Order: sequence, then C-alpha cells, then structure tokens
Amino acid sequence: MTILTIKTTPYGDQKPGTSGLRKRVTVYQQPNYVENYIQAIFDSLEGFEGQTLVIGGDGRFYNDVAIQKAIRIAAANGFGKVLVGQGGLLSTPAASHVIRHYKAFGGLVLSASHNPGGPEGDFGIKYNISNGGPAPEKITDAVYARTKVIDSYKSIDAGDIDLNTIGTQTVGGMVVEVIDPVADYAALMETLFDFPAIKAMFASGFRMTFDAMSAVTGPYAHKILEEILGAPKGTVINGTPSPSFNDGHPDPNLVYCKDMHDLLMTPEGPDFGAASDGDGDRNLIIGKNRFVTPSDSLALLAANAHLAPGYKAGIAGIARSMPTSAAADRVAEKLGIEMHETPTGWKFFGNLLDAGRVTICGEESAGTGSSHVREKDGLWAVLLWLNIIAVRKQSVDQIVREHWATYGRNYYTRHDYEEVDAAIANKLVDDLRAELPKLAGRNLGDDLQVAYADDFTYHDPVDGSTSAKQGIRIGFTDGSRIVVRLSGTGTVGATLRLYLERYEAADGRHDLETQSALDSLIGVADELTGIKQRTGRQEPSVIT
Ligand code: G16
Repeated sequence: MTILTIKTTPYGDQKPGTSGLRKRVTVYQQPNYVENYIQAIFDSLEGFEGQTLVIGGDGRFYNDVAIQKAIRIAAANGFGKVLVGQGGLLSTPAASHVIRHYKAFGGLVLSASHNPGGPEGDFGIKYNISNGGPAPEKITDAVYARTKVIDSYKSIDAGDIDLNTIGTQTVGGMVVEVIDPVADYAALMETLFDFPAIKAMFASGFRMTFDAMSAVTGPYAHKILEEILGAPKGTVINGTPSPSFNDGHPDPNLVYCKDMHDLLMTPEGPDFGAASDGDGDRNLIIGKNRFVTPSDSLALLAANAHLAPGYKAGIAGIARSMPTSAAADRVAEKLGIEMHETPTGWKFFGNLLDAGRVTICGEESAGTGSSHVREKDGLWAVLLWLNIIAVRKQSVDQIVREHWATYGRNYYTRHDYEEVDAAIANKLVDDLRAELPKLAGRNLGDDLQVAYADDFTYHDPVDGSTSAKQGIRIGFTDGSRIVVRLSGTGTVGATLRLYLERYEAADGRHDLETQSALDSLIGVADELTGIKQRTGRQEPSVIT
C-alpha cells in the first residue's frame, strides 16, 4: 500500500458548531474540504494507531462519497479497523452504541441532522469519542485550530469499498467490516424496555403511526416496531431512507409533521403518533388530542422511567440544556436526585453520564436520551413512551394531565427567526448583553419583575471546565423566563432563538393555549430585544 501525502490549503470556515461541522453540500464539495476536516480531526487525536473507527451516516446526499474518502484517510493514518454500517447507514444513536459496544477509539457521524438534504441541502461531519458521545470542546477547539493551518492530508491509492455487502474487506492493510446497522441497536432496546408488555398492547389493538421522514430511522422502526413488537404493517410511514429525504425537511416538529398532528387530533386517528429526524436522534411525541412538548416529555419520561426494566432501580439524576423548561427540575426535586443545567449541545451531558451522576438527559430541541448511549435517541424516547403507556394503561393525554396536576405546568414555546442577517443578529445579542446589568429588579410588562439577568456560564462539575456565553437568560420573580441565543447548527446567516417559559402551579390552569398563555412574556421579549423591528420580521419563521 502506498500512503500518499497530498498537499492542501486551509479553509477558514471549518469551525465546528453545536454538533459538528454543518455546511451546504456545495461547500463540502469544494476540493479537499472533506479531506482537510477529517485529517484535522485525526491530527487532533492521539493513540489511535491500530484501533477501530466507526463510520456511518444518515444516508443523505454525499454520505457515500464522504465515507469512501474517510475510509481511505483512516487507512493512511494508521487505524487498524473501520466498522461501517451497511449502505453507509447508522443512525446517530446507533453509531454511539456501536462505538461503545465494540470499544472503538471513536467514530465519524456523517449527518446534518434535521436539516434538508440533497445536492442543494446540507451535509455534516461530527467526531465522537470512545464513550460514544460528541467530542468535547477541548477537542473541537483543537480541530478548528488545526483546520486553519493544515497543509497536507494522508490518503491511500485504493478504489471504493463495497458498502452494500455485510462482511469484511481489507483496504490498504486496514480491515473494513460492513455491519448490519440495526441489529446491535435493536438488541440494546430489548434489554431496556418491557417488549412483552408493548407487544401485548399492539396485539390488543393499540394503533400508532411512526413517521421516519424518509430518513435513517426507517429500517430501525420497521424492524423494532413492526417485526419485533408486532405493530401492524403500515405503522411506519416514509420508512425508506432517501438521499434527499424525498425532498422533505426531516425535522420532526409541528410544521413538518402537521398532517400527522392533525390526524391525531381526530377521533379516527391512531392512539399514538411519533417521528424522528434525519439522523434518528430527535423525537416527536403526539398522543390522541395531546401534543407533548419536548421539555414536558423529558420530565414525564424521568418521572416514569422506573416502569421500564432498564430503569427499574431508579434514575441517578437528570440533566437538561439551559433553554429547556424547568419541568424536569420539579421531578428531580420530588425524587430527591441531582439536577443539572448545561449549555445547548449533547456533548455537555457526556461527563455527567460517564460519572454516573445523571441517567436521563433532554433538550427542548426534541432530544431525549439516557445513559444507554451518549447521544440523544429518537426511537428510545418513543419506546419508553410506549412502555409507560403499556404499563399505566392510560392515554398520553391522561398521563400528561396527571403529571401537571402533580407538578404544575411549565407553559413553554420557542420562536425561531431563521436566516437573519448575521450582523444584525450578533448586534441584537451584544446590545442585550450590555443591558443585562441594568435589568435586575426592573418591572416589565404588566406584572413581571426581573429576578436575574445574565449570560449563562457553565462550570462542568466533573472536569472543572468552564463554557461562557451560552445564552442570555432573563428570569422573573414568578418563575417565568426569557432566553435568547444564536443557533449553532444553521448553515445560512444566523438563526435567532427566543425561548419563553411560564410556570403554572399544580392547582393552576393547565388548559390554556400555549401562545396565549405566554402572550405577555412574548410582548416583553420583543420590547427587550427589538427582534421584530431589527430583523424586519413580523413573525418567527418557526414556532415550536
Ligand atoms: C443539535 C445538538 C443539540 C442542540 C440542537 C440545536 O441537535 O446536538 O444538543 O440542542 O442541535 O442546537 P442549536 O440551538 O445550536 O441550533 P441535532 O439534532 O441538530 O444534532
């Protein structure tokens, strides 16, 4: 085998965001763009010679091209083995499990998650470490620094690997094993959940719809829900992965899953509806006549996790990202377990999970997961919901209402302003930050008094690291909260996110429409930030 050292020049824009490097496909198609980034990752790691690397992606356009390049670069850099999902597929949580299960050194997860795919869509590369989770900032910072000075990459003179046949091949002295992307993951799920109870529920006529959004979870959902658990054929819709997600937007929210939501609100609709995103780590949960917000879902799953065999001994603690509602905090308080508030990004949960301080984690951005892997996990959340419904023998709506009656309800919404001019968005955040010291104690709107106003800084209790400027929080004396931050996953301009939350006590009113319940807070947020006037937008692009 000849190892080739190929000269290259750096790109200035390879700074990993909230979750890896996400860019337009056309950006990735520039000469050596993939090669530079992968070599920069390997240059930032030590001790991988002879070790195993996992590679898999969500099957989006350019997945196959990037995987072949990654395999050649891995061989030239001295990895001993690559494990790759058949067809280049591995959902993000399955990739995390495969890394852990086979004790790999790390993995490359190729995905732009819920962003659209196809030649005009987005692509992404993320490096995960040996615990199966996204690389921490220490590594992503080093990768970025390396991309700015890289002048060569290593590859080998070899053709493409056959990714469609399960089995072992050799390329340039390195073993490449093509594995079934579903089998190990399905086996793991079976250890966590009460499959007989869920199976019995389907057998007794329980109906659900799972929308795989023409993305990676299709094969996983067909196998687990229909084949193993016996849900009727047709339960899984859009179950064949497509490189362009069938020209859809694989984001499981109420905009892109509106049809399913509307169906669940009718008497003829199924009992339960769920969806997952491009790479299978996000989830959407809708019961008959009841949409469950991701923040509530986290709280509910944590409160009921003991009903699933994998969590019957109880959970050690809960972690949520800062903008996620405080609903889960009330569950932790009642259970007497640890509660942690981290910056946005699943990578911040890794240390807490590894240290055994938390078992369940979640984010407002439709992500929930547990210590079984180190990524959020869409199907896991769906299966835990099914397990809870099967054991409690109640509808989603009843379960949610009982939860609010016990803990109170955190009304919650997120308003996204997408593709805003980056300069305008940055100035808005900078100006708001400058105002923060003057806000404490001030009265805003009709009846809100500011309790605190700061820019969130996280101190990791496990490794002592500090992450500053993680989002502006304005908290009020009644427990309401406004959070403003810029997304780290968009690929065009800036996405401004406004998160709003108001707490209504256990004996309060729980049946208000969410936007009206938050009306006065929405007004105060606009007054404070000037979003509408500065961006020229009268409405958010997406409300979740
Ligand atoms: C990623 C991260 C999540 C984060 C989400 C939104 O999810 O893994 O932790 O909450 O992005 O991030 P932002 O608000 O910065 O856009 P995914 O599903 O896109 O990988």
